[in-house]
Amino acid sequence: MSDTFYGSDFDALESFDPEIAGVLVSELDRLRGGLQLIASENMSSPAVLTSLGSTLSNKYAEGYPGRRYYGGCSEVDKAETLAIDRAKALFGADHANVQPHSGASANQAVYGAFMKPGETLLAMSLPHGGHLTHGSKVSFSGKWFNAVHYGVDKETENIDYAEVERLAKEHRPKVILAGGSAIPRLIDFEFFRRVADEVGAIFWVDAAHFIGLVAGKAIPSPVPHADVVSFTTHKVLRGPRSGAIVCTEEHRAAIDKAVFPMMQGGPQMHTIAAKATNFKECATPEYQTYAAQVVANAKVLAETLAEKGIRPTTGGTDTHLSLHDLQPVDVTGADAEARCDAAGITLNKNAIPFDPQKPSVASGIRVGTPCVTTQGMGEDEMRTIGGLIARAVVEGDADPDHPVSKAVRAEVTDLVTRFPAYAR
Ligand code: DSN
Repeated sequence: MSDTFYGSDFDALESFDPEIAGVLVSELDRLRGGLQLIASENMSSPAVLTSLGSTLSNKYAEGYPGRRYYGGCSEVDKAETLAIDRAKALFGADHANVQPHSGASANQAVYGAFMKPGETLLAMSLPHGGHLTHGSKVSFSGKWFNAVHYGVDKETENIDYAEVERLAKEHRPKVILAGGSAIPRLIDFEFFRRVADEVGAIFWVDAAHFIGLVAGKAIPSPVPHADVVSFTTHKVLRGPRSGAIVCTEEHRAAIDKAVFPMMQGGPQMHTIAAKATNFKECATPEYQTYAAQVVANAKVLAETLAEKGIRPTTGGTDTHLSLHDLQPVDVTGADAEARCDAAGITLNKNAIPFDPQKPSVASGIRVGTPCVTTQGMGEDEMRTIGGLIARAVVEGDADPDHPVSKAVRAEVTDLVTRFPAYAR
């Protein structure tokens, strides 16, 4: 079965283009050499990466399986059909479209399916945990649609459900959207469904962040409640960098037409094959154990940071991520990110609700456990990591030669040596 052209051929790249080969090597070294705590990242399997580096990348296949605008699609049709069938089974969905190139492309297609320019969307505000594509003024979604935003309650820091209902009744939106990129708590999908029904709106869930936890049965699914669920495939889900949409039978045609030909051209068949493999991985008991561990780890990491004075918004997390307010330790998000980076810990600064700082500085950090859990780390290691983050943030420096950066980095090295990424 061995033929280098089934998958990637590193030797060929290295001999022709040593500069780019060097980037591949040093990026793998970077992944292996530090702690990856960006909540939206993960480490997909060698099986998934193999399809991404395959000859399926060459094929034009505009259309859908059995209905293409190009010849020669017999093999890629098999890959897409497998991906569709596996996504439907994994999420219990009537229909799946696996062609979106990314989360933003998937979201664009949902707009295309349900909204005309100028119509009203009700979604979570970006500074309170939403997403650029949920009607931010700098995104197509905020430029083309009338976006009305709900936020979080000042006391609980959780979604202000009373505000959702009030705004829905006041603005009668065409679409109500739940989901975002910095929401640590479970979302009450039944509530959104009821409100959407009361005002005659489409109920859309952008599940990009937490769909992997749904696939692993670690948290409740939005699929039985929503008209349409868009998501990325590379976060907790651990697939290739891409997107997908599942929806009810009623919306199948609208979604398919919106993905192609309205928003996209040729689908990326290598990525679709990788999504099929990823959906198969997610249906295994091992993946369910992983998803549960991601949540258990996130809870312990949030608790440990809280004990060190780095306050989790909403008091903790139910998911794979927590959002922390650094004002009690008098450090900005930007400084915390730089100090952690110098100590071998990759995480991101993040606005917290009602943040007095501008987004490029921010008062918070967001931490997530998908990567470290993939590496096999558990709750004990999360206590260690919480202590290391706190030390780097409170006592550390952006200079990698600072004694605290060096001391924390030594402990990071010990951890990643015991729990290697992409173990050899
Ligand atoms: N950039 C992603 C995240 O980090 O959450 C969302 O698009």
